[in-house]
Amino acid sequence: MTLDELRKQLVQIELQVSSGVCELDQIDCVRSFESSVLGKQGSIGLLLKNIRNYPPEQRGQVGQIINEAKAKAKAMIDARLDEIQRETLTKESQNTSAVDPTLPGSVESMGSLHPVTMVQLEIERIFERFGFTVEAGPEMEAEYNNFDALNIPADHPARDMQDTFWLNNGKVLRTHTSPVQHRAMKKFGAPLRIIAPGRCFRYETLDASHENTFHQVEGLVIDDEISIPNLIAMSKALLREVMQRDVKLRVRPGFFPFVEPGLEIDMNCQICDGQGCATCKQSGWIEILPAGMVHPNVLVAGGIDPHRYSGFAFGLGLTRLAMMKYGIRDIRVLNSGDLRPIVCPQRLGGPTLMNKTT
Ligand code: FA5
Repeated sequence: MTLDELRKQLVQIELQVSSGVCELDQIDCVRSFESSVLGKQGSIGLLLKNIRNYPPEQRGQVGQIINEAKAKAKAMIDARLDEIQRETLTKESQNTSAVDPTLPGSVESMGSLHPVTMVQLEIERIFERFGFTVEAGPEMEAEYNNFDALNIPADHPARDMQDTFWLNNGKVLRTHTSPVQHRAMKKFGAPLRIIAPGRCFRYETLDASHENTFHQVEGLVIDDEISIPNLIAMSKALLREVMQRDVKLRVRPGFFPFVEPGLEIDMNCQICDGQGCATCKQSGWIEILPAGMVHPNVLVAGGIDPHRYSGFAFGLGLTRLAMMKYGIRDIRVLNSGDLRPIVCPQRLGGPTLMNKTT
């Protein structure tokens, strides 16, 4: 075929495309029409295949002519596809039962923050309102910060209270968030108001309320004339705000080498309303907020004069508080990937856990 004949044939094909495509009103039909023109065996496709039959010096020009025609045909076909899609959407929007493409996506399929994270963020907001700063410390901690700086020297029996993961580099996976007390004293001096939420690790036997990986929130206030009543008042206010109702608390003496005196503040078990269950080990109470007045040795280790300042500290069991808030009876589900509902059906009133219903 000469170049002139080729040009004439391409004009014919363009005419056929422009009239043919307008008669089609289904996407599928346009697609098969497209392949009858542009596909390998289509009218333009075959012309492209035949380029090799032209003398080498003509092939460039032939290719250019055919590709121009191909681009025009493609543009006409695409324009028709667009038209059909728009017409379909218009028809669907006139039909009330059709999908409304402007509506937001389904909320069902969205995830949520982890329950512990939700409570942590809530606690941070509460304390920030009271003028606390939120501090962080490393999960892999120096032995000194985890123990010695907190008045627990190497030979002190209190080291046995926290079964520790020791690392080959001599450090430990922190057993509590209390080392952040020491870090904060060194960093800011006195007066001081911080909380430090974070993950802790203990070589524990697991049960409904003990995990080897769990969260605490450390709190530390150092100022003039800080006292135990301040600590108890703050604890009550905090737990009331997080639980969104008054909860029964029990205060008893507790021993921690880094406080003197030391307290255990327990919360009425929200799973069984204090009747006794596996979560509270049949006691009706959950250990949630050990606390006390900062020991003078800890102030000295942190570079603070114990004759000038006093302070209180607490170590809130954040994971257990999340369990109480959301009625989760077994701590182990919180570190598992099991997404089935985990909320206790008998739990007391209060907030529900996002899309997890019973
Ligand atoms: C401590 O860890 C102290 N550092 C707390 C403290 C800070 C006392 C400041 C005084 C002053 P204890 O080992 O009791 O204390 O842990 C504190 C809380 O963390 C417990 O009441 C409990 O709610 C939670 N907790 C402890 N061990 C686990 C565990 N294995 N799994 C889940 N939660 C735990």
